[in-house]
Amino acid sequence: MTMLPKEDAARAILARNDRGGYTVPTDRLYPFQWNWDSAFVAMGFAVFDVDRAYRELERLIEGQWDDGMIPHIVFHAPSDTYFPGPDVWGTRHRVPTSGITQPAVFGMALRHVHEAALAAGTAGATERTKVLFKAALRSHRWWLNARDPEGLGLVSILHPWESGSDNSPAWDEALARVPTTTTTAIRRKDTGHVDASMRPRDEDYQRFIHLVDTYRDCGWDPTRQWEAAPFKIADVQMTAILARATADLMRLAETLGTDEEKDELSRMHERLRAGLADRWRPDLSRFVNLDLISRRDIETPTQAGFIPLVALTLDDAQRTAIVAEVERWLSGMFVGVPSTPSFSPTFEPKRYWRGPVWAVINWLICDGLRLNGSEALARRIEQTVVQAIESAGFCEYFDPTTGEGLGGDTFSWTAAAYMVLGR
Ligand code: 9YW
Repeated sequence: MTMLPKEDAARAILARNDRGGYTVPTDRLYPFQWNWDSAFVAMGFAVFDVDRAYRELERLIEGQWDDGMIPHIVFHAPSDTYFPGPDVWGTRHRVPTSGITQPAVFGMALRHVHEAALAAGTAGATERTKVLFKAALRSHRWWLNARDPEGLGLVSILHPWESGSDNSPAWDEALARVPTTTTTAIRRKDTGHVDASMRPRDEDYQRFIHLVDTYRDCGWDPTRQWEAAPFKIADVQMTAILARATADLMRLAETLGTDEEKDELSRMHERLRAGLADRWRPDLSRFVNLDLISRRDIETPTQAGFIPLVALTLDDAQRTAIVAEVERWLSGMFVGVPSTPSFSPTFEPKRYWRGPVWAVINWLICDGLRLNGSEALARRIEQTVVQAIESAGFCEYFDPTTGEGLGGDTFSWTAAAYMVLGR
């Protein structure tokens, strides 16, 4: 296998962040197992160690709830360097976990790992995939039941942390309706590890914790939470990832699934693709979220508007429009597709999800561009991300205007993205 210039360093980061079969996103700032981080990390491990890739997914599933939800954090071992810890969440799973979820990259990762295992001739792979396939299917059922009870073909987030894009400007208006009062005492730890100017604001954290308090008071019951939620957004990024993961499970089901499972997955897939297709806005050249409290579109430009490319085959007019829009976002930028475009009044090139470039987001966008015929553009974007990682290191995210590495350093999913995008 050809090695990338910084491949040894990328593998060393995954080794350093290994806590025994699962990988923390980075030491201290995020000292537990995070859901979508681990799915991306598993795809990184699949490049050189398929057994370890399976372990990553298996350890995540130790946190899966009986109702099918895969939580956003699994607290396998205690640590006092992160807030909010298990005491704040107050959930009652066998292994302590948070009470919310994160984007369903798991199914995408499972197909990826399974195919790497077949290519490598790894013994026992099919049995391991089968167990994880059942877990993934249960989680997709949870998504549609708990998070699309109205049958829109779109799944909703009830907390910004679920989106994986915590302080995205897409949430500003909806989050402003959430009170800042909390019954939990807020003891932020993140700003002790990373400069506060690059993190969500205190007011954001107050609202984040208000939501946690609200859902904990619902006993983490999905129906009660849906009714009580003051923040409820049908999210195109989440729905697109779920739809794509469903397609990946359909592929696995061809050899591993029952006829009932195949039918169920194709019904889910159709429902999600129809819901997503409806969110295209030709005047904006992208897809938009729906705020289920105000029942209004959220037109704020963020990276989420391009993620449906991973799940939909666009028509020619859509494809031309979206490519032109991506090019507009890239204009004047040094690296990658930013999380918020520089022409938006909400753009802040160093503040978390309000401008910076995330390697895994660019991974998804490039994957979607490629699926929709834009190979050259995908390659060009990937190369800027790989180069930024090679010069700035395996940082959490990058300033799109300069390529400067920001946030936590030695990040697991940046190391994984490097190994996959660099090839
Ligand atoms: C949090 C770990 C996580 C990512 C999220 C990112 C941030 C903060 O870090 O979340 O406290 O959960 O927004 O996407 O999974 O890298």
